[in-house]
Amino acid sequence: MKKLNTILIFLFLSSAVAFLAACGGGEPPAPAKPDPVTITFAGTDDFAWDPGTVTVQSGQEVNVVLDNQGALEHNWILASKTVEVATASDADALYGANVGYVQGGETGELTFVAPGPGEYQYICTVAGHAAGGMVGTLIVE
Ligand SMILES: [Cu+2]
Repeated sequence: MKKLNTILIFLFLSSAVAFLAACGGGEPPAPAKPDPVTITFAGTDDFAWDPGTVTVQSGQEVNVVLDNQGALEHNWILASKTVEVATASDADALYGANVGYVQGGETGELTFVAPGPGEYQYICTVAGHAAGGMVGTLIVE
């Protein structure tokens, strides 16, 4: 019986050492979450976005400010790269990222978490605006 106890203690200590060796020290820390970012998109009646291309980090909290510098109303949605801009609508907004219609001279805001890496587009869904050029590229790294 004493021999059995000795074997059991040995097995316990062996597995404890193996466990500690597997967990000890060598693992890299979890990657730091990127800081939130605020991006102001100036929308004008020339049907252009300024900036026309932006880059963010996957998982980053992105605060979008739509600064309507025109007289017409404008909107800003995040959409898949495959959405046909000429027929894009609010239903194409990903992750609820739809600022909503903003009147001339006013601003609108929304916050979303940047999705997985890839290219997306941001579109004004007011009829004819995206077709007129009111579409930009969001790159997620
Ligand atoms: Cu517009």
